[in-house]
Amino acid sequence: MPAVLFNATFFDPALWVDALKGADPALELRVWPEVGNRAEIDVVLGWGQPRNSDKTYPNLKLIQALGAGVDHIMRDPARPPEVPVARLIDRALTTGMSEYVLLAVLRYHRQLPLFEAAQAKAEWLDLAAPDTTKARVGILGLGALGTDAALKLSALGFPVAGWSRTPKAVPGIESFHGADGLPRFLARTQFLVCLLPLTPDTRGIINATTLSQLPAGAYVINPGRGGHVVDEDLLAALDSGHIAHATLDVFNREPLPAEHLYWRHPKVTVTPHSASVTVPESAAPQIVENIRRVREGLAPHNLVDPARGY
Ligand code: NDP
Ligand code: OXD
Repeated sequence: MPAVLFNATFFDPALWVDALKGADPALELRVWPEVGNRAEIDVVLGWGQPRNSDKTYPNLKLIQALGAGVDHIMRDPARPPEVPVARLIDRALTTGMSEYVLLAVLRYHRQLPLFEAAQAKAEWLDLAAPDTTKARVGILGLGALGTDAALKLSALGFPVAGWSRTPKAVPGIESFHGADGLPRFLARTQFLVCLLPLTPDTRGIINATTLSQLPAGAYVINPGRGGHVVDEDLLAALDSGHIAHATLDVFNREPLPAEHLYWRHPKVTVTPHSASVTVPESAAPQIVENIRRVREGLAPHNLVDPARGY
């Protein structure tokens, strides 16, 4: 009997078992390390699964990521290359991410860090009203998450641009693309949001050069992946004052080590990779649908292109 293996170290299996069984009560679901007969495993539901593990199931038909990003799966050198990898595009995940991005942009736009610092000194701070029509937001990555955040910011009146690999036609959103478009995109961006996937092409994209191409006093918001940021370069740009403040959700090492400078930096807000976390009940129906599809010989939805890495 074919079986699905839940192998996601990041998530509580009990919540997922309930949600998946709710979506398909007949599902034969096993939770790692209780694998049983390896030949019966045809789908792995993965997130941070141990390296080399996926190659040990001889009848594997699908590696289904339990999140939007698949960098951890794609960089496993022992991932069986013939097995398709699918990711999630999910309403709750998208809504959560847009909330995070809006929260960070609005916090900076409405100068909350300054008011918080003033409150600590019982100081009545009188600041000029910010002009939303001049607060230019730039989103690196105009995919499922970047597009939703862009449209919501645009609906609030922010001038929004996106940067992607290929040109986009999203109503009201200025599109920049490719290496040539990046410096122009950065030069017009006061609030930089990174929602790129982590691939060999995007690793270290927030570095001394790109940061210097942002206008002085720009803000950096990174809920993409820690590997997008060259930490020493961001810290130097914060310390020089070129970058006013950064909100970081993801890090080169997670959990962020207690001794890392980000924790105590006065110009950094740290959140613990929690910008948007998959809600099992929301994602379970599409996962069950993908399991059905691969068992019927169909391609799964939201397939990852191994050549692009996302
Ligand atoms: P998508 O695949 O839908 O979108 C990716 C976007 O990035 C696309 O617009 C793509 O361009 C662009 N892109 C990829 N490579 C390049 C490149 N080399 N140059 C320029 N643009 C590029 O991804 P999602 O929007 O669903 O997710 C984005 C990322 O968000 C995830 O990979 C994950 O890392 C992160 N994430 C973080 C979470 C958190 O809690 N912190 C939660 C969920 C996701 P094109 O469309 O032209 O191909
Ligand atoms: C994701 C994440 O990629 O939670 O979904 O980071």
